[in-house]
Amino acid sequence: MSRALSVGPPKESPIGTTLERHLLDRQRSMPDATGDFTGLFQQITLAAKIIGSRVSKAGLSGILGRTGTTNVQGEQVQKLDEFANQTIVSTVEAGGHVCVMGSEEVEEPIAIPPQYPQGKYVLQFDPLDGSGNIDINASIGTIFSIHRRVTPEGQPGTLKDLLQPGSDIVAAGYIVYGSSNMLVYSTGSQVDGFTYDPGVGEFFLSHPNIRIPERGNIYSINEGNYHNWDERIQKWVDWIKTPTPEKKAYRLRYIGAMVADLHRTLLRGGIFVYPPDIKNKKGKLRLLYEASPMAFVVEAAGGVASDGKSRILTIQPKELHQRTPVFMGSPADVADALRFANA
Ligand code: AHM
Ligand code: MG
Repeated sequence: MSRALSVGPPKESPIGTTLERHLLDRQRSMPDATGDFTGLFQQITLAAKIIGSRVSKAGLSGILGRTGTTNVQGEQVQKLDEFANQTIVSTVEAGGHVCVMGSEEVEEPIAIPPQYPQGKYVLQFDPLDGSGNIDINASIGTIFSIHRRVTPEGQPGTLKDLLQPGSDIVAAGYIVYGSSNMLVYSTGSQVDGFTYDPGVGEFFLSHPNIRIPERGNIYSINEGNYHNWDERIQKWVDWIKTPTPEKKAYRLRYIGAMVADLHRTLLRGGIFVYPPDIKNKKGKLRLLYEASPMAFVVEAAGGVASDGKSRILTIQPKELHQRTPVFMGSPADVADALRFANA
């Protein structure tokens, strides 16, 4: 005789929350949602999985493509950042959700081919940030932001759609390819982190509602540039690494990939800074592809993101590849740095 199975919803899901489930729950909570945002996000996630898979074989493809130009299948061995760029473009362009894209790797706006529908969103990204870390197996990442288009629907998007301030971002996030791969994103109200399970091929919610600590004990800056900085930045660094009666010396951590350095800053607290210097008078990092999306995430986690004077999210971009100084992290640590920077 067979025993009846107990029915009804399980009290707690035995599989955890997948990113897909998280996105669908969000969509259902918004009565006017059309599914466009969810669709676009699913394409970004697919691109992240493909890039993550290729990144994890980066050393191998170098060995397999001994000549540096072809691999064993006779295919061209591409630079990984070029591959990442093309992966995002080709997973997103046919989806009908975006009308134009912008990439750190591409000088001009990326149009949606005319055979595909022109969607209502605008996608901007740095396909592989910190790509200098590829050859040494250190962390790298992808950064993205999504805006609503500001030009009339149905038409191809234009530069105007791309030159929007961070305060108008609908969602932004990053994928860090590290000891495990993680996708972290926000739509403004909170920040959630998902860890990739390569056996399943899915991201699972592992870090719900990330909140940055009010103060940390780590500073992150390329101190090799010390002699190229304004003396106010030098004074701040001298202060932060020196113990005083009020504080211990801060520890220095610098991975050299903004995604990885800010991911640590979000989870542990502290500050990440890329100031102007003699070589990079306006800073090094790009406003649209790096600073704005990361500022959106940092602020949604309770942190502060400044260019030294104002909130990064309020900067009105004037050109696609505009650069900006960056001071981001725990509120108390950024306040200290800005006090020195503006003395
Ligand atoms: P990339 O987008 O060309 O990889 O450059 C951006 C990277 C950031 O991830 C990182 O914070 C910074 O450049 C490191 O620069 P530096 O080597 O000057 O410290
Ligand atoms: Mg970059």
